[in-house]
Amino acid sequence: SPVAVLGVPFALGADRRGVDMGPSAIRYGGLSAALDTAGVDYTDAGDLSPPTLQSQPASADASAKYLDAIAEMTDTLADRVATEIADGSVPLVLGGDHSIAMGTMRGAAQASELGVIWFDAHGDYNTPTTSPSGNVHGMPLAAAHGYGDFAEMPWATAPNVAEENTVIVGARSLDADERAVLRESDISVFTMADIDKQGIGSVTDEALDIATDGVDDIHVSLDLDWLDPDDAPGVGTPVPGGVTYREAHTAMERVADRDAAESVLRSLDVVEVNPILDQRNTTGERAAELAASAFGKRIL
Ligand code: DIR
Ligand code: MN
Ligand code: MN
Ligand code: MN
Repeated sequence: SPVAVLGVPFALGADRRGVDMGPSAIRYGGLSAALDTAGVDYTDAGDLSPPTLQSQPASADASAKYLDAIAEMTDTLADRVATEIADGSVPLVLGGDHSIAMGTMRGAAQASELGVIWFDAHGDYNTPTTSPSGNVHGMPLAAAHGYGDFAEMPWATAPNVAEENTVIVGARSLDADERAVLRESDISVFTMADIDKQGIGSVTDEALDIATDGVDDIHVSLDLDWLDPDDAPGVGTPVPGGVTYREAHTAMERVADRDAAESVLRSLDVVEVNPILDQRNTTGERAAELAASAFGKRIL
């Protein structure tokens, strides 16, 4: 299927300004050239115009900052993603902070059941009640499942997404309550320790097995802070001890292999690239290359 590139220059889910320039950084990082090399049929649909910091009053709710603006962004993005998928495209959504995944998943899950693979240093399973930061970019996976406070926020929830088909890969920073909730849930969590023991190729294949078990397709969410900060310094919440650039490529190549065999990739988002915190757009370039790998780019 053709790929539809869609930028979401949105920063209100995170504490660090600058992540709204992520779509530009990924495009300047060589996205179109990488997709061309991969032989991917794509169109760049440009950027949405989500709410910005300048247009927002200071958020009154410290437990989930800028939630109204995030609801507006989620609505717009979900509609757009659902339309692209209905037209036969696979959306490649460029963030923006990770709260945008609420919109991608809500849109991608409209048609039928959806597995989810979440490549991230974090679990993103906080709720307004459990979050120590109040930053909604630490909550999108809980939101998609309608977990906790999100049960009362249908706009945030993705239909057709089950815990049994949700997999977090590479976690190494979980908040205390978030960790307890994930342990109780049916979500599969592969930590960095699992990757150390088992290897990234095997972990990713297993994640793909779980995510696709009994469902049609998957959404893949790639938070650039999944990578080690040495390889991807331009992120708002770096955590030492992440995967290398090579390991990240291996994971994306396994996704592409499975997609080539079974046509499972319904949508992909690439998030948290912050050029203000980056070193000469290294992280933007990594993001572009990794996205192309997920869509089948090969060295030879
Ligand atoms: C942290 C950071 N767990 C929070 N989360 C991030 O604020 O909820 N997710 N950065 O990617
Ligand atoms: Mn994240
Ligand atoms: Mn993260
Ligand atoms: Mn399919």
